[in-house]
Amino acid sequence: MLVEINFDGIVGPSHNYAGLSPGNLASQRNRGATSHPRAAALQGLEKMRANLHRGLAQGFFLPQPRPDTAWLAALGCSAADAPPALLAAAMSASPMWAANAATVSPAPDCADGRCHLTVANLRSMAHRSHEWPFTLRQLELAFSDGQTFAVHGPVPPAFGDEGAANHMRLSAGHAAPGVEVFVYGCGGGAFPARQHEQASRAVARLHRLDPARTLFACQSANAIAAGAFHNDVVAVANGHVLLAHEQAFEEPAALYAALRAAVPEFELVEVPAALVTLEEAIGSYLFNAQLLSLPGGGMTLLLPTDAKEIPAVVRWLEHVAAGNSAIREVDFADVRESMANGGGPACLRLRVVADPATVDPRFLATATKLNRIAEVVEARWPESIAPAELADPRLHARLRDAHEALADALDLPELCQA
Ligand code: SUG
Repeated sequence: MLVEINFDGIVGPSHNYAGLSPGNLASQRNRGATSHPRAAALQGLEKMRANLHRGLAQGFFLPQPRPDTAWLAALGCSAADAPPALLAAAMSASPMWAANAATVSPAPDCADGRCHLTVANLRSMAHRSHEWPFTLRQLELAFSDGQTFAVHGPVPPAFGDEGAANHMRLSAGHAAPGVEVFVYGCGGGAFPARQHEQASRAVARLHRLDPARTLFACQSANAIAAGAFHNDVVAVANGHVLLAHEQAFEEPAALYAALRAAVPEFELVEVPAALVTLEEAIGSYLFNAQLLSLPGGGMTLLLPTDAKEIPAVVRWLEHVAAGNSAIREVDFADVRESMANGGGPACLRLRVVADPATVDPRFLATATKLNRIAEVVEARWPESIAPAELADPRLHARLRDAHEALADALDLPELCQA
């Protein structure tokens, strides 16, 4: 039975606000603030728990060992003598944003009938460019059944790839063949366009997608310039529904027409700029929501609690819940620590359509396992990290310890640092 499994990145113990992502307004605004890794990880676990309660399949990925000493060694330094900018990049907990881990094409879309995953190279930001080797190790473990899955290495770094954050799939239902939409950046004014068209096209070829059911769309340069560093900050798709801001795409009419032609059930829920401006959309993360098909039918839009703070967004949410779209209810998750670095509910998860029985069960969540993870977090994750502490060797030792304790608790010795 193919179902959607949301794999959330567990927030790592080194979660901090180093301001490493130009073009990501929250990351820049909070540069130098004190972070709260323990609260951040517990918030993420709570979101997973709520999705389990909704009757949805839930998985997780482990945080990565930090500081990334192998990466620092390749740069000719160590955690003890690295220049501050390199050390901050080596300390980042950015793998929590699992939407950037990989692009996933479910089996019904791929010519060989396997589910394909390509790990993202994340080459546009130094602090994310060294995530992929460890991510690849996890993907190869979690999806090791070669009859069912094909896991690919990253596309060459000449072309930036940011994974599922710039990829959408529309279909009559998760298990039905879908139309895959790859959104790439053409320009973004002062800010980088992080997804390269050639990376998207390479992933589509590697996944053996049917060209007639694969669309490529340019993200609007205005959206990137306004702070939508990934497409999932201005659009989200689930099943037959696309929820998008009016200014998300460079040529929206052509994209919508192609989707109407390819997916008979296609439903567009477009938010006009006259009701919610791009700035309000990006400030609230209205679109960085999880749009979830509920087991009993209908969809829930799971938003960050921060969205309640913007009146235009609250008005629009009242309007959609009262209307007759497939979005039947709106709910909220408190992921404030992640939001302060520009990561909402949708950034924290990677969607994989698969039969849970084909996934390594060590990566699948149950209520008991989430409690076990919470115990490790409570006992080992630092309560707070101030920027000045990033170079403290005692913090480095504590992070190693925390990582090992979690890998132990989840019976994943393969993911221990040594
Ligand atoms: O790549 N933030 C991440 C946020 C990623 C959000 N993901 C999606 N939209 N899918 C990024 O910009 C901030 C790190 C710092 O500043 O310390 C950061 O990497």
